[in-house]
Amino acid sequence: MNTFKTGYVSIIGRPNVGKSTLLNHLLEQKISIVTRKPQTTRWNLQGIKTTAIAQIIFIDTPGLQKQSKLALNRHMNKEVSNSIEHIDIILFVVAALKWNELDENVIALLKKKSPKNLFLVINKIDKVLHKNELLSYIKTVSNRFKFHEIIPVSAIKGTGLSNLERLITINLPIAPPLFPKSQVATRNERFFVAEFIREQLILRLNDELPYRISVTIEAFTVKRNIVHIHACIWVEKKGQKRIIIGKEGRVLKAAGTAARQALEVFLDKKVNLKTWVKVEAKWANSEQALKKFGYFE
Ligand SMILES: Nc1nc2c(ncn2[C@@H]2O[C@H](COP(=O)(O)OP(=O)(O)OP(=O)(O)O)[C@@H](O)[C@H]2O)c(=O)[nH]1
Ligand SMILES: [Mg+2]
Repeated sequence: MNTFKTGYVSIIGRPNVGKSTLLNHLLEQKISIVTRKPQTTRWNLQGIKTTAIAQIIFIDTPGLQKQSKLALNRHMNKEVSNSIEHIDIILFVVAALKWNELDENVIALLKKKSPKNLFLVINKIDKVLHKNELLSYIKTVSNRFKFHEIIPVSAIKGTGLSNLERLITINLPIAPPLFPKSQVATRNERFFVAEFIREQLILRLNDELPYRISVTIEAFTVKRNIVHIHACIWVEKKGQKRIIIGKEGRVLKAAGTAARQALEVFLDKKVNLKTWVKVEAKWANSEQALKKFGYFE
């Protein structure tokens, strides 16, 4: 009898708890961008892990935020609720010893959907100094919802991840794989190029600016084993454009170089990257601009 298991596993939680880090470490490959800033992830992203006994299709999602009037934020929250539909297991990620109203928001969303396979993943346990604190935290949060499993992990250190994968596999339905064994993601290369550039910009910019940037890929061609990429970085104001370019072009140059190096590893090819910074007024609050930038598929 064939007992191979296949299913969808959604990773949800408030911003900055380590959802994307968890996905990357479960896959043992970086496909989702990670920064210390909240609201880094803007789109649902599927990452596929195939083992000898199962195929797990993970969905990384944007951090669930407060209700917002901004079209971009509404889109991000919509991505989270979409990711809960037709799913086999939900991983609700929280940061160890922390619980705030944004975690409560997630609970409120879950209550509406009443999922049966809900795992509470307590991340960042490497930051917990006393085991007793973790135990009393687990006791408190376990009352917040009926969790099927509660699993403490450190995504960064890899602690608890094989246990998490084991428990996921146990709870998946028996079904044949949906993707070839070697496939790790479902997005095209352009998507990752834009995301890796955005990541390098976020890492170099403070304050509100990371939330006012979007990246589009205008050209992507391969000639003699070199990938030629033209990317546009969109901001909302001229002043923001100046900051991104930096004194004598330093900020943009450094971000471009770092993104190119990461892309050469990811694409396993030499990359020639050209970037332009353009202004599109109030794009983050314009459904039309969001469409143009590819936020709706
Ligand atoms: N100490 C520690 N830090 C972690 C761990 N996992 C993630 N982080 C850090 O937490 C920050 C946020 O990580 P992300 O993976 O981007 O978090 P996220 O939940 O995807 O954030 P959004 O996409 O903004 O919702 C980064 O600085 C990570 O390095 C962990 O296990 N331990
Ligand atoms: Mg993320």
